[in-house]
Amino acid sequence: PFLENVMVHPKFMNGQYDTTFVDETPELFVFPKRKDRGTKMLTFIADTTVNGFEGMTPQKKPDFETPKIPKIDYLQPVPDGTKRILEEQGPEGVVDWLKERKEVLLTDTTFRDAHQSLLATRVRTKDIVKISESTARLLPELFSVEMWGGATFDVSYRFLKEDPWDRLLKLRKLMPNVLFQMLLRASNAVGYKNYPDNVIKQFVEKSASAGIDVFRIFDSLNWLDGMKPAIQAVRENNKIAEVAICYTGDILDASRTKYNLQYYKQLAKDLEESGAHILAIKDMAGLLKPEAAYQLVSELKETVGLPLHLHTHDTSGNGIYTLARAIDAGVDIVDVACSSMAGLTSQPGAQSLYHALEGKDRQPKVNVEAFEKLSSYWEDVRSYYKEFESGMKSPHTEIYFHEMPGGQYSNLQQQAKAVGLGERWNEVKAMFRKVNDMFGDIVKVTPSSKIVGDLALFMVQNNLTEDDIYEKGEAIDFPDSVIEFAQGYIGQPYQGFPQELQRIILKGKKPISERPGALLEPVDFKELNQKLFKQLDRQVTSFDMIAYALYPKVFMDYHRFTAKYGDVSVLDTPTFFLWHAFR
Ligand code: 3PY
Ligand code: ZN
Repeated sequence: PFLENVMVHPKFMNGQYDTTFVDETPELFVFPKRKDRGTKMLTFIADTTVNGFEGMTPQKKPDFETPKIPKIDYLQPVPDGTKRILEEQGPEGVVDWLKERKEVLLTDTTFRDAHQSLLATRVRTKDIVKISESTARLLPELFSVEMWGGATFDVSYRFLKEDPWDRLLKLRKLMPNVLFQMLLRASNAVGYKNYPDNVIKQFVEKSASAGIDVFRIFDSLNWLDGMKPAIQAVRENNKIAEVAICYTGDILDASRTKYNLQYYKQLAKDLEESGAHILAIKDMAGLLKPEAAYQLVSELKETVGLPLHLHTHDTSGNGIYTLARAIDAGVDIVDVACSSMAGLTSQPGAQSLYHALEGKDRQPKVNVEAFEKLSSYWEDVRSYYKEFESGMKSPHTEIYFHEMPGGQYSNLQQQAKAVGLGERWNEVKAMFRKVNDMFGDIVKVTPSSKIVGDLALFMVQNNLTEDDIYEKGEAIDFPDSVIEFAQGYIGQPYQGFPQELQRIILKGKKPISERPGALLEPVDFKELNQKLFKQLDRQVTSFDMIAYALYPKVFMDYHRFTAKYGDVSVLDTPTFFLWHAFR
């Protein structure tokens, strides 16, 4: 760097120097900061080769098939899709358009819930970006592509060491024609706790401006008050508020009276009144049996005037049948995934549904061959991530017993392994149900499902039974998430908390009954900007600020990682995980 400075210095170049030159020109010693991209990345590869990537053992290089991009004419303009309807006619225009469709419409979840549910959310932006343009060109008839939100946001920073906003911006460019859909945990945004109202507002505004069109909003306890600020924010941004009823229990089981048809109908009415454009039935664990789907959809169609969108998981193996019965009852849109990323804890497969509806007038109007081509790409990509597979090989009807969400199954299993409970996974699942019942039978979906999972793991790890909790609870330090739940910090469960358990957990702390977001101090984004500017030593974007507001530690760890290793999102996936490291 010194020589580089000298060679452009006017005094030196004009020969006006003597022995004092160096002393008189301190600017020669001001060196530009080196980015050292190559060195940083080599450091990453070296570290990963020796140590493996977080949570993964280094192993021999397997023979991967190179994932193939479909051969189509990429020079043609991208065909029009649903995005244009939103742009030209707004959310109401989309709703009217939906009501005129005879065929059932599809949302493809391959880019989000499918890999969240099968591969612990580990699919990297690079592998999604590669297939995104083909998807937009081959499937312009989709209602939407679910490609963001849920767990993808924090897993990006935490494990993949990449920026989730970057994924959204890149995909938007390559897929200008179809609606982009995200999963928004209402007042929990894409996190695991309630945030101040202004954080939710900012998050929605920035996600909308970066490219999200349809926000599927749900509250993990089906608590209406918890959903209102998010619904309002989405409407203010002229985007589609698809508001969800989370389905739990079994409406066909007369002995389970808490979540019956009447409960769901009332909630649907309330959501319509609160400004939903579309009503989603979010069957996050795959508990909605085919006949229940028929009854629920029929009744909701009678109850509200909104288009209905069904989301389910295929864990029990009954997914296609459930979708088919919902379609018989008039559901407008259903979620599916590309077959090679479908089934089991993921969504039912797109091609299977298409063929199952052969001869029916509601068969989706999509090119089934296109799904085949995309599936072939995903089949090869999936093998990169095999360490994150849950090991589930066949349908599990035990889901009707433990009720664990599909998106949680592979994740909780990873958590159990991490604390040495891999061998006791069956016990953890049984405890999951036990904890649900102790909590009074609650809706279980992030973050309430995580709280149930945390307590279940805690009890198995410490060999605690339900009786132990009631008998020795005063002396037990419960996990933080469980205490916060009992305090009311993620909202109010339907019919309240069981009082005795709440007292044992809180040990004198006072619970709240108001909306947590209204009590929390708003984040001062100006102040945060300055703070981050100092800490990051670079320009701070509004995306950085929101990420920091949601999870300061995760974001700063990510920042430190990239400062040390550079932008590792550019590495191909086998190199990133370094499967080819030697044992
Ligand atoms: C999430 O919140 O991430 C979910 O997928 C819930 O089903
Ligand atoms: Zn799901």
